[in-house]
Amino acid sequence: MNDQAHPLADIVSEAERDFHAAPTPAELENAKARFLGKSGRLTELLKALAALPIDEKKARGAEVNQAKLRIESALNARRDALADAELNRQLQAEALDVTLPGRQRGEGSLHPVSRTIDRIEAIFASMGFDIAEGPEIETDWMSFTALNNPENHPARSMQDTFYVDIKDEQGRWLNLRPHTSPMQVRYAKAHAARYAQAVAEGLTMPEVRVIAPGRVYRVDSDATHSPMFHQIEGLWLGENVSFKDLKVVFASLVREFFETDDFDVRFRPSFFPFTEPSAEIDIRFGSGPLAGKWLEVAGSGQVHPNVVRNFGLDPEAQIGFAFGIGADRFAMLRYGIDDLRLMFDGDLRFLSQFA
Ligand code: 2NL
Repeated sequence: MNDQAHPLADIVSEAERDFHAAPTPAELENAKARFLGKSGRLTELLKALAALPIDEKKARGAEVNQAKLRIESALNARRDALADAELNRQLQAEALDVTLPGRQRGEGSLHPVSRTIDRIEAIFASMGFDIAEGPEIETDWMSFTALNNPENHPARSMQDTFYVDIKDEQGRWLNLRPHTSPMQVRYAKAHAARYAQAVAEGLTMPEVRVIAPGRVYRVDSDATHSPMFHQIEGLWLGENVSFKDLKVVFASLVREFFETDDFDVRFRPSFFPFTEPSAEIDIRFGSGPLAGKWLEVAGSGQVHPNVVRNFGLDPEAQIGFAFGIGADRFAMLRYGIDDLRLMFDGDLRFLSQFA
């Protein structure tokens, strides 16, 4: 290698070309060694300066240094370019396309019975009723005895009621509640206990106004009966609460739930062990798809004195009414559903219509 034959400018452009051609940092460092390494071409030229006479040394030294600076700047430019390229390659590899549309997850909706219960709760809440929810497995006393249900009443029999093979403290089988009345019993008992002291001191007890929505169970299964269904029971007790109040409450419910003023309400005599007198509540719409037909929509009555006593209250002081609504039936009437079993099949073609 005779660099006398290569003017500095050629060495610089060779270095620039080699650096530019180096495809990787490792090869760039090899190229660097050829020019700036211990015995690199430029290093050799710098060493050779020592042999020059002093007056040449200065001029030649300045030239060689100039060349060295240019080579170093070419080297740094290539290092930066390779580092940029590597960074871009990594960014590409890890790229996340934030503009890609996400996978859609189907939006669920409330079951028509849930919607019905939610709406009925809101309507009663607006009339000052509390909402009481509680256990679905109950004691014999809560489901039957407290409600004036005689020992030999058919509702207690194996044909009507599901039993759980666990016994309560009285040695009686627990049951799957056949109505939500037990929650009203619990609520009324707690209310009576809470105000017992105040009442003993001569104060008036606040009225009991509560609804109990939820699942109930009976051994029954056909187009209009399901072994599990939903009930909303209501209870209003006070010193002067009458059937007239029941009629207003019930008419308000119908008006708001069915969103119409065009209907009649009638009470039809009936029997329940827990109320006396008792009445079925029928409604008849004046217009719409159900117009002109009396529809039985609830059972009701004046709370039996024995039941008031079981709440821990004095039936001579407290009087009122209770009623039971089938939430599934309300949903069917409201949405025009003709078979109760549709409610519990879980068929999405049915359910997605309520989205
Ligand atoms: C029906 C009948 C009814 C009641 C439920 C009730 C609850 C308590 C006290 C007195 Cl705590 N009564 N509930 C009263 C009358 C009728 O429901 O066949 N409903 C669908």
